[in-house]
Amino acid sequence: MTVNARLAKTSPRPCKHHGAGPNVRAMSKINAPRHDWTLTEVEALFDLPFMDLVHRAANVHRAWFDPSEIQLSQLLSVKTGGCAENCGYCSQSAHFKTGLKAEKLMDADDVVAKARAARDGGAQRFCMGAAWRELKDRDLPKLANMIAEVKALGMETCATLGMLTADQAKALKAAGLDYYNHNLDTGPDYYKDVVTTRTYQERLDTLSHVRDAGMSTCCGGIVGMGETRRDRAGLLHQLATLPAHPDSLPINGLVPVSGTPLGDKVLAEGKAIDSIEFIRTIAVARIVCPKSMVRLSAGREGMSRELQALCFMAGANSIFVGGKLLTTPLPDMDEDSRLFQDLDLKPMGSVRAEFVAAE
Ligand code: SAM
Ligand code: DTB
Ligand code: SF4
Repeated sequence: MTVNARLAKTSPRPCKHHGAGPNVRAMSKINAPRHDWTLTEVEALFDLPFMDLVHRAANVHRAWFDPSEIQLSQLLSVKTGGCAENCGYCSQSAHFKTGLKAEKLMDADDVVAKARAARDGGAQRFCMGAAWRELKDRDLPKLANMIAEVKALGMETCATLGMLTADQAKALKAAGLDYYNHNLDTGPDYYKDVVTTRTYQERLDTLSHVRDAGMSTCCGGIVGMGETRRDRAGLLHQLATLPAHPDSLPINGLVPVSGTPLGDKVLAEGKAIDSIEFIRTIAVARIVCPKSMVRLSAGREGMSRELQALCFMAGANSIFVGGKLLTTPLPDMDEDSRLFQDLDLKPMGSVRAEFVAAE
């Protein structure tokens, strides 16, 4: 049985309260998107009593989404390792000895075969990741072809290829790219402790090119890198005050990779982020960016079922599935399937049947 069939089989009865689209009655002023959040306000959300924070986030979630629906995306590393950047968490940076073998850009046919399998397994969106500091014009035609072919499978397309120029963003959009992932990673004050080969402003510039080209943005960050609560609030404050809130907002729990400076620190100190603080981060993300798809992204592999359930309760409504992120593992499909069944969750939308039937 495919993942889709397995997960769909676990679907609960249709939700009485959220049959078609957002719950308009609940869309009070308090739940409306705002772009004028102050850092102090975001910090105050983090400081709310836990039960009040999660309750408020769950209300915002229900105002805009069916809380029983979770979006499923699948990732593929189309160009692995050997990256020129020094992001202190990353297995793929050429600056660190992580034991990862660098590979060339994959051929489009191989990528499309993986995308088809992901679609048939239930993923709605296919995200292609490359370990590049920035996209080079010489690679653009191959990527454009890859994106167009994945799009033709009826999937939403997403890519994360490093920094883009305005013209490159337009070319990717023209090829059929729906989403571009480019993370701010952390708050502006902690950023210098994470990466020094690319500035915060350069990240904001790429996001601006993506928006101007008419693509949807996927932008979030990582928690558990040794940052403070103020840094986490700083990241969410940046995201909430962008000209447009990210359409997808990934919250990654650091996957500590041996050989990376930040991974090694966490491994040596045994100090992963506190799970209650992780849930708080999801809840605040949901409140400050009410209409974004908040993705419980990297780090799910090490999380208990209960922790994941609380993240969904606090407003996360998107995950990566398929057993692997880019270079690190995810829970296997059977585990996710059982989780969906036990939590009465169902996959959001699904790839249109005619695409599958036509093949
Ligand atoms: N090279 C491109 C870039 O950095 O924009 C795209 C790929 S990069 C791997 C995508 C994102 O994955 C990073 O911005 C970071 O937020 C996240 N990431 C990478 N390694 C991670 C790790 N060990 N744990 C958690 N998140 C990670
Ligand atoms: C994002 O924010 N998380 C995904 C996706 N965007 C590209 C990547 C997570 C990578 C985790 C580490 C790895 O597997 O290499
Ligand atoms: Fe390169 Fe992206 Fe990893 Fe940074 S996060 S080292 S840019 S692959």
